[in-house]
Amino acid sequence: MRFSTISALLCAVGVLAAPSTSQEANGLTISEDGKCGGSTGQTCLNSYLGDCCSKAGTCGEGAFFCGLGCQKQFGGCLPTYKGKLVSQNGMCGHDITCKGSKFVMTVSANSTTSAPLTTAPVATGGSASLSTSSGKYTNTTSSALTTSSAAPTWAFNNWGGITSGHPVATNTTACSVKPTSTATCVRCEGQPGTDKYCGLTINDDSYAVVPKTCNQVEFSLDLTECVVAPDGISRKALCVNGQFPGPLLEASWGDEVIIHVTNSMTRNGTSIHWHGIRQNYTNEMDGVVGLTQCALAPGQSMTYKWTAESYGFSWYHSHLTLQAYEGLFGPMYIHGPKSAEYDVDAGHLIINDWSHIPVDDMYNDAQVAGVRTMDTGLINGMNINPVAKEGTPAGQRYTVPTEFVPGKKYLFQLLNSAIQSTFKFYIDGHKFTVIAADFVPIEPYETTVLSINIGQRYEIIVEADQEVGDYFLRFDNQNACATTTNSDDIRGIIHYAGSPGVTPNSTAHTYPRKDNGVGGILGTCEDEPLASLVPILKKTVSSPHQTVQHDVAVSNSNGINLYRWYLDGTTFQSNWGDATLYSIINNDTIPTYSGDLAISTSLGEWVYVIIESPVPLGHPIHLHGHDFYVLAAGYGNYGSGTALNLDNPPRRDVAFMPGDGPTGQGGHLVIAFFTDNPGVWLMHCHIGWHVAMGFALQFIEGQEQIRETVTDTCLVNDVCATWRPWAQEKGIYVDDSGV
Ligand SMILES: [Cu+2]
Repeated sequence: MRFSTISALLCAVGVLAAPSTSQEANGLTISEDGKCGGSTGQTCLNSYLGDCCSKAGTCGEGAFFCGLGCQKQFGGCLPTYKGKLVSQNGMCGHDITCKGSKFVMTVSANSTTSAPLTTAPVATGGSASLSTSSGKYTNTTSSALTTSSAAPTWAFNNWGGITSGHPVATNTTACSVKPTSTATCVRCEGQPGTDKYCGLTINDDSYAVVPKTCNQVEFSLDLTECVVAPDGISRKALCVNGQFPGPLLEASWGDEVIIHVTNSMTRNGTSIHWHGIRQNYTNEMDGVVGLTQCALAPGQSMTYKWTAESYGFSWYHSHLTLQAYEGLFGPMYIHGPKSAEYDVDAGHLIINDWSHIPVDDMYNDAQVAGVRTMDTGLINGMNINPVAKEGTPAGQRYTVPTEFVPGKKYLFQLLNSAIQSTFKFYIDGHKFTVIAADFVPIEPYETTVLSINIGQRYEIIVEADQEVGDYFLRFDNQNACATTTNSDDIRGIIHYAGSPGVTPNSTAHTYPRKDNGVGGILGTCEDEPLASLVPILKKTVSSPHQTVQHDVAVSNSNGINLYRWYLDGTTFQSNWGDATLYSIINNDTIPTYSGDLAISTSLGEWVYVIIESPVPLGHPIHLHGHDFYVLAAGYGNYGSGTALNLDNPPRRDVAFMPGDGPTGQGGHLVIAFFTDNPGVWLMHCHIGWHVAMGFALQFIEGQEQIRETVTDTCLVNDVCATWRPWAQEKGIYVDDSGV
């Protein structure tokens, strides 16, 4: 495949489970005719959502084909089905293959002359490797992972060039829980005032001081498999407290936030990450599987506890594979000062792209063939059905519950929680004022159309200054970087008080939109102009102590013919059963399976990170543990002539590395952060497919100090200790980056 097709390259993730020899496992019936799925509704074992198999009755064909995880469970479904054997027990892959698998087309000529998979991957806690020459799995060891108290050799030989085993960390140090203070918390003690924020304002440095509210807010989140129909078409999904998106978590600047997360899913490990929360000295609460915790096993609960040192709007989401994009996410709002006045908080507007089959089921094709076209976009989990047919429910547009009253000003919080899509937001006929970018209040600026990339948030104030009427608000998908069938019909509705209250016929704003020359609108994937994003709290950036440069590449020349993203030649790999923080706590070592994608930094230093790529595709880059400074971004390579803005540059936690498919331009992004937060912090592209395909790295910040910052090392150990035997029993195998 040539680079010209890469702009559409997408990927996903699979969870691979070892086949069982039983026809009954996990309460699911296995097909007897080699056709997983089918009219009797038999399902695969341990598939991502429980029934990844084709409704047409074959593994991997039709509109509801399997995810790759399932297919691999069934043995890779090699191209030997014609005239060859199909499994008697429905579990193709031991020594026979299933019919007509999609995977047939993807494993390449490497496998056509070889016998199919001979041994199931990781059946008993041994390791499995995908041979880079044959494209097939073989077991390499059978050393059993018995219990978490043993010292297992749990070698994860994932694809991506990892060839040797990695000894899993074991407990060599007794775990400990820091005693909690018994002193009574005195509200606003030693602080300049006694108001809601103890006299602290938008001009105070929230990285250095937070209101001592003595307030705790507590939530419980229950993660489940579910069926949702956000646009009238039902499909399997993952839900938080039975909702999609999950419930709003609200706190105020300075509060202690306590969230009890329960994994009630049956086949998935999980975690919850609190996007943008700095987790200052609370690294173990960052919720990144393989970095700050092991996967939380089904049936287990874990309590996250952190202080809301930042304020503004954000979201929480699973940080294990593609779960966030199946529905494991929700909004999070930390109240704090604003940089402009408003009358009414009109609530949030969450935009995400949406497909009528689970993204996990799109994994196979996305990974090998590029372009995925999503079906639509949802605003706060709602939209009308773009492919409504007779008898098909049509869904519903989101309507802002607050009616506009002329002369009043309305605050909105915006979030892009898409897997692949970049949007432009606007309200027909209206302009608005932007007052915050991510968790950073900015000098207010006015615009009519706002670019919002994945993971980014903006707070805006809209004045009701138009004729009383009904107006669309819109998130136009920018097809230049990722396509959506319904790209121009992702709309919500605003009614003015006294308006007819009907479906609007308002006119869309016009803005420059590239087309493809044959009538197709491509638009532009970009960030807001950097010059517009001026933080209220001014900070300057010093010369770097350390510069990290990463050339980003994508390749399928890895013997498996599946695309992976590479940073300087290495694709990222985490291990759900051996988190980096666990290794540091117990062995003071950093796992080596990430190759050179674990970068150590000392404390008290400025680190510059340069990310550049010739591939004409943009990437929203997110860093955990910090708001970073955006020093430069542009098309083409970074060079000595690239001007760096060190004087109060934009500060946020997601920034877009430009890239443009239509014009074939790659780009660069230069960010900086100050190492003041000991911990293990992920930096990654927030395109779901890309991070799953290895576009990630971890910073090990102040390694010597990390252990002493962890309040409860027993918690870290316990989560790993419960995950390992569960994963062993189920034969869970990570076949992508894991994050
Ligand atoms: Cu990317």
